[in-house]
Amino acid sequence: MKESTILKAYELAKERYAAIGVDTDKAIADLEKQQISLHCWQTDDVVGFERNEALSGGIQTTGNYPGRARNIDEVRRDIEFVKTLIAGNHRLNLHEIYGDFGGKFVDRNEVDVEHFQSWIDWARANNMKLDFNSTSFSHPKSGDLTLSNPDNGIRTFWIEHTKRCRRIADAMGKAQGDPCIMNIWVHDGSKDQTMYRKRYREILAESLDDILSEELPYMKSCVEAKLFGIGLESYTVGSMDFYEGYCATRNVIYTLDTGHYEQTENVADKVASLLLFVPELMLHVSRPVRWDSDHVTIMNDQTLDFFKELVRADGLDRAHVGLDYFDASINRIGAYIIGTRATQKCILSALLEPLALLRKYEDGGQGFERLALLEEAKSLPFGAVFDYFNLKNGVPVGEEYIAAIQQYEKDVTGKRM
Ligand code: RNT
Ligand code: ZN
Repeated sequence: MKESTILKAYELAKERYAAIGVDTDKAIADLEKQQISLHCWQTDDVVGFERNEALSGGIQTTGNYPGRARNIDEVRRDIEFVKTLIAGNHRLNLHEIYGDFGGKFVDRNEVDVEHFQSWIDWARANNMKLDFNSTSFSHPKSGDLTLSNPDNGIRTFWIEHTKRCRRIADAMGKAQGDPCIMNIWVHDGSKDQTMYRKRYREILAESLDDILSEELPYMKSCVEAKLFGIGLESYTVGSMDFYEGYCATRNVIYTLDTGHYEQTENVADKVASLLLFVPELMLHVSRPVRWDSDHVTIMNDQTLDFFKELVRADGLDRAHVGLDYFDASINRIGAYIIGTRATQKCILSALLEPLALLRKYEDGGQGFERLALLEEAKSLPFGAVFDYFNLKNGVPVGEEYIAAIQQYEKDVTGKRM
Protein backbone atom coordinates (compact mmCIF):
# COMPACT_ATOMS: atom_id res chain seq x y z
CA MET A 1 0.00 0.00 0.00
CA LYS A 2 1.20 3.53 -0.73
CA GLU A 3 2.63 5.28 2.30
CA SER A 4 0.90 8.53 1.46
CA THR A 5 -2.49 6.75 1.37
CA ILE A 6 -1.94 5.29 4.83
CA LEU A 7 -0.87 8.65 6.19
CA LYS A 8 -3.83 10.43 4.65
CA ALA A 9 -6.26 7.86 6.01
CA TYR A 10 -4.70 8.17 9.43
CA GLU A 11 -5.07 11.96 9.48
CA LEU A 12 -8.78 11.63 8.73
CA ALA A 13 -9.21 8.89 11.33
CA LYS A 14 -7.40 10.97 13.92
CA GLU A 15 -9.80 13.84 13.36
CA ARG A 16 -12.83 11.54 13.50
CA TYR A 17 -11.74 10.01 16.81
CA ALA A 18 -10.78 13.39 18.27
CA ALA A 19 -14.38 14.51 17.77
CA ILE A 20 -15.48 11.99 20.39
CA GLY A 21 -12.59 12.73 22.73
CA VAL A 22 -10.18 9.97 21.70
CA ASP A 23 -6.49 10.67 21.16
CA THR A 24 -5.28 8.18 18.52
CA ASP A 25 -1.61 9.11 18.94
CA LYS A 26 -1.84 8.24 22.61
CA ALA A 27 -3.57 4.94 21.84
CA ILE A 28 -0.78 4.07 19.43
CA ALA A 29 1.89 5.00 21.97
CA ASP A 30 0.17 2.80 24.58
CA LEU A 31 -0.06 -0.10 22.14
CA GLU A 32 3.63 0.25 21.31
CA LYS A 33 4.45 -0.21 24.96
CA GLN A 34 2.31 -3.33 25.25
CA GLN A 35 4.49 -6.41 25.16
CA ILE A 36 2.97 -9.69 24.08
CA SER A 37 4.51 -12.91 25.31
CA LEU A 38 4.86 -15.04 22.18
CA HIS A 39 4.27 -18.71 22.90
CA CYS A 40 7.18 -20.65 21.44
CA TRP A 41 4.98 -23.73 21.15
CA GLN A 42 3.09 -22.52 18.07
CA THR A 43 6.24 -23.24 16.02
CA ASP A 44 6.41 -26.97 16.74
CA ASP A 45 3.00 -28.22 17.96
CA VAL A 46 4.05 -28.24 21.63
CA VAL A 47 6.58 -31.03 21.09
CA GLY A 48 9.74 -29.50 22.52
CA PHE A 49 13.19 -31.07 22.58
CA GLU A 50 12.96 -33.57 25.38
CA ARG A 51 11.58 -36.70 23.75
CA ASN A 52 10.49 -35.53 20.32
CA GLU A 53 7.13 -37.18 20.89
CA ALA A 54 3.61 -35.98 20.21
CA LEU A 55 1.89 -33.94 22.87
CA SER A 56 -0.11 -35.72 25.56
CA GLY A 57 -1.71 -34.81 28.88
CA GLY A 58 -5.04 -33.09 28.51
CA ILE A 59 -4.21 -31.05 25.39
CA GLN A 60 -3.90 -31.89 21.74
CA THR A 61 -2.65 -30.34 18.53
CA THR A 62 -4.43 -31.23 15.33
CA GLY A 63 -3.25 -30.91 11.74
CA ASN A 64 -0.14 -31.86 9.83
CA TYR A 65 0.72 -28.86 7.72
CA PRO A 66 4.36 -29.14 6.66
CA GLY A 67 7.07 -26.99 8.22
CA ARG A 68 7.05 -27.76 11.92
CA ALA A 69 10.19 -26.53 13.69
CA ARG A 70 12.11 -29.67 14.69
CA ASN A 71 14.94 -28.34 16.78
CA ILE A 72 16.09 -25.35 18.78
CA ASP A 73 17.66 -23.57 15.81
CA GLU A 74 14.49 -23.86 13.78
CA VAL A 75 12.35 -22.55 16.64
CA ARG A 76 14.71 -19.59 17.06
CA ARG A 77 14.81 -18.87 13.36
CA ASP A 78 11.01 -18.90 13.21
CA ILE A 79 10.67 -16.55 16.17
CA GLU A 80 13.24 -14.18 14.70
CA PHE A 81 11.19 -14.10 11.51
CA VAL A 82 7.93 -13.64 13.40
CA LYS A 83 9.43 -10.59 15.10
CA THR A 84 9.96 -8.89 11.74
CA LEU A 85 6.23 -8.95 11.01
CA ILE A 86 4.91 -7.61 14.31
CA ALA A 87 5.14 -4.03 15.51
CA GLY A 88 6.57 -3.44 18.96
CA ASN A 89 8.98 -5.32 21.14
CA HIS A 90 7.73 -8.60 22.54
CA ARG A 91 8.63 -11.42 24.88
CA LEU A 92 9.15 -15.11 24.31
CA ASN A 93 7.29 -17.61 26.43
CA LEU A 94 9.21 -20.87 26.83
CA HIS A 95 8.18 -24.21 28.25
CA GLU A 96 10.62 -26.38 30.15
CA ILE A 97 10.63 -28.98 27.35
CA TYR A 98 12.29 -26.37 25.09
CA GLY A 99 15.53 -26.47 27.05
CA ASP A 100 18.88 -26.73 25.31
CA PHE A 101 19.64 -30.27 26.46
CA GLY A 102 22.66 -30.72 24.19
CA GLY A 103 21.52 -34.09 22.85
CA LYS A 104 21.35 -35.60 26.34
CA PHE A 105 18.21 -36.79 28.09
CA VAL A 106 17.54 -34.51 31.03
CA ASP A 107 14.59 -35.56 33.13
CA ARG A 108 12.20 -32.98 34.52
CA ASN A 109 13.55 -33.30 38.05
CA GLU A 110 17.10 -32.61 36.84
CA VAL A 111 16.57 -29.52 34.75
CA ASP A 112 18.73 -26.53 35.59
CA VAL A 113 19.62 -22.99 34.58
CA GLU A 114 22.44 -24.32 32.38
CA HIS A 115 19.83 -25.82 30.03
CA PHE A 116 18.45 -22.37 29.40
CA GLN A 117 21.69 -20.40 29.24
CA SER A 118 21.70 -20.41 25.44
CA TRP A 119 18.10 -19.13 25.48
CA ILE A 120 19.09 -16.35 27.87
CA ASP A 121 21.96 -15.42 25.53
CA TRP A 122 19.76 -15.67 22.45
CA ALA A 123 17.08 -13.51 24.08
CA ARG A 124 19.60 -10.84 24.96
CA ALA A 125 21.04 -10.84 21.44
CA ASN A 126 17.52 -10.54 20.03
CA ASN A 127 16.38 -7.91 22.49
CA MET A 128 13.60 -10.10 23.86
CA LYS A 129 12.60 -10.87 27.42
CA LEU A 130 11.71 -14.38 28.46
CA ASP A 131 8.77 -15.89 30.30
CA PHE A 132 8.62 -19.48 31.40
CA ASN A 133 6.40 -22.50 32.11
CA SER A 134 6.94 -25.69 34.01
CA THR A 135 5.89 -28.71 31.93
CA SER A 136 3.98 -31.50 33.58
CA PHE A 137 2.37 -32.99 30.45
CA SER A 138 3.95 -35.32 27.86
CA HIS A 139 5.89 -37.39 30.38
CA PRO A 140 5.60 -41.00 31.62
CA LYS A 141 4.96 -39.71 35.13
CA SER A 142 2.23 -37.30 34.01
CA GLY A 143 -0.64 -39.74 34.30
CA ASP A 144 -3.87 -38.16 35.44
CA LEU A 145 -2.42 -36.51 38.53
CA THR A 146 0.88 -34.67 39.03
CA LEU A 147 1.06 -32.04 41.80
CA SER A 148 -2.18 -33.37 43.27
CA ASN A 149 -1.12 -37.01 43.26
CA PRO A 150 -1.59 -38.87 46.57
CA ASP A 151 1.40 -41.01 45.58
CA ASN A 152 4.23 -39.28 47.34
CA GLY A 153 6.90 -40.36 44.87
CA ILE A 154 5.12 -38.89 41.87
CA ARG A 155 4.03 -35.77 43.66
CA THR A 156 7.56 -35.11 44.93
CA PHE A 157 8.92 -35.56 41.40
CA TRP A 158 6.65 -32.80 40.10
CA ILE A 159 7.25 -30.55 43.06
CA GLU A 160 10.97 -30.82 42.41
CA HIS A 161 10.42 -30.07 38.73
CA THR A 162 8.32 -27.01 39.45
CA LYS A 163 10.74 -25.68 42.05
CA ARG A 164 13.60 -26.02 39.59
CA CYS A 165 11.58 -24.22 36.95
CA ARG A 166 11.01 -21.33 39.31
CA ARG A 167 14.75 -21.03 39.86
CA ILE A 168 15.34 -21.07 36.11
CA ALA A 169 12.74 -18.32 35.72
CA ASP A 170 14.49 -16.36 38.43
CA ALA A 171 17.80 -16.63 36.57
CA MET A 172 16.09 -15.44 33.39
CA GLY A 173 14.53 -12.51 35.23
CA LYS A 174 17.84 -11.53 36.77
CA ALA A 175 19.66 -11.70 33.44
CA GLN A 176 17.05 -9.58 31.67
CA GLY A 177 16.53 -7.07 34.45
CA ASP A 178 12.79 -7.63 34.35
CA PRO A 179 10.73 -10.26 36.16
CA CYS A 180 10.22 -13.48 34.26
CA ILE A 181 6.59 -14.59 34.55
CA MET A 182 6.37 -18.31 35.20
CA ASN A 183 3.14 -20.12 34.63
CA ILE A 184 2.10 -23.31 36.33
CA TRP A 185 -0.53 -25.33 34.53
CA VAL A 186 -1.15 -28.94 35.50
CA HIS A 187 -3.70 -31.05 33.67
CA ASP A 188 -4.62 -32.99 36.82
CA GLY A 189 -8.10 -34.40 36.71
CA SER A 190 -10.25 -37.42 36.21
CA LYS A 191 -11.90 -38.98 33.16
CA ASP A 192 -14.77 -40.31 35.20
CA GLN A 193 -16.43 -39.57 38.48
CA THR A 194 -14.15 -39.25 41.46
CA MET A 195 -14.99 -39.68 45.11
CA TYR A 196 -12.10 -37.43 46.06
CA ARG A 197 -12.82 -33.98 44.65
CA LYS A 198 -11.72 -32.29 47.83
CA ARG A 199 -8.75 -34.50 48.56
CA TYR A 200 -6.91 -33.80 45.28
CA ARG A 201 -7.52 -30.09 45.65
CA GLU A 202 -6.14 -30.17 49.16
CA ILE A 203 -3.03 -31.88 47.90
CA LEU A 204 -2.64 -29.43 45.02
CA ALA A 205 -2.88 -26.48 47.41
CA GLU A 206 -0.28 -28.06 49.68
CA SER A 207 2.08 -28.73 46.77
CA LEU A 208 1.73 -25.18 45.49
CA ASP A 209 2.30 -23.72 48.95
CA ASP A 210 5.50 -25.72 49.19
CA ILE A 211 6.62 -24.71 45.67
CA LEU A 212 5.84 -21.02 46.13
CA SER A 213 7.43 -20.75 49.55
CA GLU A 214 10.87 -20.14 48.10
CA GLU A 215 11.53 -16.40 47.78
CA LEU A 216 12.80 -15.61 44.30
CA PRO A 217 13.03 -11.88 43.62
CA TYR A 218 13.41 -11.86 39.84
CA MET A 219 10.42 -13.95 38.87
CA LYS A 220 6.67 -13.98 39.38
CA SER A 221 4.58 -17.13 39.51
CA CYS A 222 1.11 -17.58 38.14
CA VAL A 223 -1.30 -20.51 38.18
CA GLU A 224 -3.66 -21.44 35.37
CA ALA A 225 -7.25 -22.52 35.85
CA LYS A 226 -9.05 -24.76 33.41
CA LEU A 227 -12.44 -26.27 32.74
CA PHE A 228 -11.35 -29.72 31.60
CA GLY A 229 -8.68 -31.60 29.68
CA ILE A 230 -9.00 -34.23 26.97
CA GLY A 231 -9.41 -37.61 28.63
CA LEU A 232 -10.08 -35.85 31.94
CA GLU A 233 -13.58 -34.60 31.25
CA SER A 234 -15.32 -35.24 34.56
CA TYR A 235 -13.15 -33.34 36.98
CA THR A 236 -10.34 -30.80 36.95
CA VAL A 237 -8.39 -30.33 40.15
CA GLY A 238 -7.26 -26.80 39.22
CA SER A 239 -10.68 -25.42 38.34
CA MET A 240 -11.51 -21.75 38.24
CA ASP A 241 -13.00 -21.76 41.74
CA PHE A 242 -9.95 -23.51 43.08
CA TYR A 243 -7.48 -21.03 41.64
CA GLU A 244 -9.57 -17.96 42.37
CA GLY A 245 -9.57 -18.94 46.00
CA TYR A 246 -5.94 -19.92 45.90
CA CYS A 247 -4.74 -16.73 44.21
CA ALA A 248 -6.88 -14.48 46.39
CA THR A 249 -5.69 -16.04 49.64
CA ARG A 250 -2.03 -16.39 48.62
CA ASN A 251 -1.70 -13.19 46.62
CA VAL A 252 -0.69 -15.06 43.49
CA ILE A 253 -1.16 -14.08 39.84
CA TYR A 254 -4.15 -15.77 38.17
CA THR A 255 -3.65 -17.08 34.65
CA LEU A 256 -6.73 -16.49 32.61
CA ASP A 257 -6.80 -18.55 29.42
CA THR A 258 -9.71 -17.37 27.32
CA GLY A 259 -10.37 -20.95 26.18
CA HIS A 260 -10.78 -22.37 29.66
CA TYR A 261 -14.40 -21.58 30.45
CA GLU A 262 -17.83 -22.81 29.50
CA GLN A 263 -18.62 -21.88 25.90
CA THR A 264 -21.51 -19.64 26.88
CA GLU A 265 -19.69 -17.98 29.75
CA ASN A 266 -18.77 -14.30 29.43
CA VAL A 267 -15.03 -14.47 30.04
CA ALA A 268 -14.66 -10.69 29.72
CA ASP A 269 -16.83 -10.23 32.79
CA LYS A 270 -14.29 -12.07 34.94
CA VAL A 271 -11.64 -9.39 34.55
CA ALA A 272 -13.22 -6.78 36.79
CA SER A 273 -13.85 -9.32 39.55
CA LEU A 274 -10.47 -10.98 39.48
CA LEU A 275 -8.63 -7.67 39.51
CA LEU A 276 -10.29 -6.82 42.82
CA PHE A 277 -8.86 -9.85 44.54
CA VAL A 278 -5.69 -11.04 42.80
CA PRO A 279 -2.51 -9.01 42.35
CA GLU A 280 -2.17 -9.36 38.58
CA LEU A 281 -3.38 -11.42 35.65
CA MET A 282 -1.46 -13.51 33.18
CA LEU A 283 -3.46 -13.80 29.98
CA HIS A 284 -3.46 -16.70 27.59
CA VAL A 285 -5.27 -15.26 24.63
CA SER A 286 -6.74 -18.14 22.69
CA ARG A 287 -9.86 -19.05 20.69
CA PRO A 288 -12.05 -21.91 21.73
CA VAL A 289 -14.28 -23.39 19.03
CA ARG A 290 -16.93 -25.57 20.70
CA TRP A 291 -14.33 -26.55 23.29
CA ASP A 292 -10.83 -25.51 24.43
CA SER A 293 -9.60 -26.14 20.91
CA ASP A 294 -6.77 -23.59 20.87
CA HIS A 295 -7.69 -22.18 17.48
CA VAL A 296 -5.72 -19.17 16.26
CA THR A 297 -6.78 -15.99 18.01
CA ILE A 298 -8.78 -13.66 15.80
CA MET A 299 -10.42 -10.30 16.28
CA ASN A 300 -13.80 -11.66 17.33
CA ASP A 301 -16.36 -10.29 19.78
CA GLN A 302 -15.05 -12.36 22.70
CA THR A 303 -11.49 -11.11 22.35
CA LEU A 304 -12.59 -7.54 21.71
CA ASP A 305 -14.86 -7.54 24.74
CA PHE A 306 -12.13 -9.07 26.82
CA PHE A 307 -9.63 -6.30 26.15
CA LYS A 308 -12.29 -3.62 26.46
CA GLU A 309 -13.10 -4.88 29.93
CA LEU A 310 -9.42 -4.87 30.78
CA VAL A 311 -9.02 -1.26 29.70
CA ARG A 312 -12.28 -0.21 31.36
CA ALA A 313 -11.04 -1.78 34.60
CA ASP A 314 -7.75 0.08 34.27
CA GLY A 315 -6.13 -3.32 34.19
CA LEU A 316 -3.75 -3.24 31.23
CA ASP A 317 -0.85 -2.42 33.55
CA ARG A 318 -1.77 -5.33 35.79
CA ALA A 319 -2.01 -7.88 33.02
CA HIS A 320 0.74 -9.80 31.29
CA VAL A 321 -0.50 -10.48 27.80
CA GLY A 322 0.47 -13.85 26.37
CA LEU A 323 -0.83 -16.07 23.61
CA ASP A 324 -1.80 -19.69 23.82
CA TYR A 325 -2.96 -21.56 20.76
CA PHE A 326 -1.48 -24.27 18.60
CA ASP A 327 -2.78 -24.78 15.12
CA ALA A 328 -0.91 -27.34 13.03
CA SER A 329 -3.39 -27.33 10.16
CA ILE A 330 -2.21 -24.13 8.45
CA ASN A 331 1.14 -22.42 7.96
CA ARG A 332 2.33 -22.19 11.56
CA ILE A 333 4.14 -18.90 11.14
CA GLY A 334 1.07 -17.47 9.49
CA ALA A 335 -0.96 -18.66 12.47
CA TYR A 336 1.48 -16.91 14.76
CA ILE A 337 1.20 -13.59 12.94
CA ILE A 338 -2.57 -13.68 12.58
CA GLY A 339 -3.03 -14.28 16.31
CA THR A 340 -0.49 -11.74 17.48
CA ARG A 341 -1.77 -9.03 15.19
CA ALA A 342 -5.37 -9.85 16.10
CA THR A 343 -4.47 -9.43 19.76
CA GLN A 344 -2.90 -6.06 18.99
CA LYS A 345 -6.01 -5.07 17.06
CA CYS A 346 -8.21 -5.93 20.01
CA ILE A 347 -6.00 -3.99 22.42
CA LEU A 348 -5.98 -1.01 20.07
CA SER A 349 -9.72 -1.16 19.67
CA ALA A 350 -10.07 -1.10 23.45
CA LEU A 351 -7.70 1.85 23.71
CA LEU A 352 -9.72 3.74 21.11
CA GLU A 353 -13.00 3.39 22.94
CA PRO A 354 -14.57 6.79 23.71
CA LEU A 355 -14.71 5.80 27.36
CA ALA A 356 -14.90 9.26 28.91
CA LEU A 357 -17.94 10.20 26.87
CA LEU A 358 -19.59 6.79 27.38
CA ARG A 359 -19.14 7.16 31.12
CA LYS A 360 -20.45 10.69 31.08
CA TYR A 361 -23.61 9.41 29.43
CA GLU A 362 -23.88 6.63 31.97
CA ASP A 363 -23.38 8.98 34.90
CA GLY A 364 -26.10 11.22 33.49
CA GLY A 365 -28.52 8.32 33.17
CA GLN A 366 -28.45 8.69 29.38
CA GLY A 367 -28.90 5.08 28.36
CA PHE A 368 -29.89 5.80 24.77
CA GLU A 369 -26.87 8.01 24.19
CA ARG A 370 -24.52 5.41 25.67
CA LEU A 371 -25.88 2.62 23.48
CA ALA A 372 -25.87 4.85 20.39
CA LEU A 373 -22.23 5.78 20.87
CA LEU A 374 -21.26 2.16 21.49
CA GLU A 375 -22.92 1.26 18.21
CA GLU A 376 -21.37 4.12 16.26
CA ALA A 377 -17.93 3.38 17.69
CA LYS A 378 -18.03 0.03 15.92
CA SER A 379 -17.74 1.63 12.50
CA LEU A 380 -15.14 4.27 13.26
CA PRO A 381 -12.04 4.12 11.00
CA PHE A 382 -10.15 1.74 13.27
CA GLY A 383 -8.31 0.07 10.39
CA ALA A 384 -6.64 3.32 9.38
CA VAL A 385 -5.17 3.65 12.88
CA PHE A 386 -3.92 0.05 12.89
CA ASP A 387 -2.36 0.46 9.44
CA TYR A 388 -0.56 3.59 10.56
CA PHE A 389 0.65 1.81 13.71
CA ASN A 390 2.25 -0.89 11.56
CA LEU A 391 3.68 1.57 9.06
CA LYS A 392 5.17 3.68 11.86
CA ASN A 393 6.83 0.59 13.28
CA GLY A 394 8.26 -0.58 9.98
CA VAL A 395 6.32 -3.80 9.60
CA PRO A 396 4.00 -4.89 6.76
CA VAL A 397 0.69 -3.08 6.59
CA GLY A 398 -2.54 -5.04 6.20
CA GLU A 399 -2.40 -8.22 4.16
CA GLU A 400 1.14 -7.45 2.95
CA TYR A 401 2.50 -9.98 5.44
CA ILE A 402 0.90 -12.85 3.51
CA ALA A 403 3.54 -12.55 0.79
CA ALA A 404 6.34 -12.38 3.36
CA ILE A 405 5.13 -15.61 4.96
CA GLN A 406 4.76 -17.30 1.60
CA GLN A 407 8.35 -16.37 0.83
CA TYR A 408 9.54 -17.74 4.19
CA GLU A 409 7.65 -20.94 3.47
CA LYS A 410 9.40 -21.22 0.12
CA ASP A 411 12.82 -20.53 1.57
CA VAL A 412 12.60 -22.14 5.01
CA THR A 413 9.60 -23.96 6.44
CA GLY A 414 8.62 -25.60 3.14
CA LYS A 415 12.01 -27.31 3.02
CA ARG A 416 11.49 -29.04 6.35
CA MET A 417 10.45 -32.60 5.69
C1 RNT B 1 -3.60 -25.98 28.54
C2 RNT B 1 -3.14 -24.65 28.97
C3 RNT B 1 -1.67 -24.39 28.90
C4 RNT B 1 -1.01 -24.95 27.68
C5 RNT B 1 0.42 -24.52 27.50
C6 RNT B 1 1.12 -25.35 26.46
O1 RNT B 1 -4.95 -26.08 28.43
O2 RNT B 1 -3.85 -23.69 28.28
O3 RNT B 1 -1.45 -23.03 29.00
O4 RNT B 1 -1.71 -24.64 26.53
O5 RNT B 1 1.05 -24.51 28.70
ZN1 ZN C 1 -3.18 -21.64 28.51
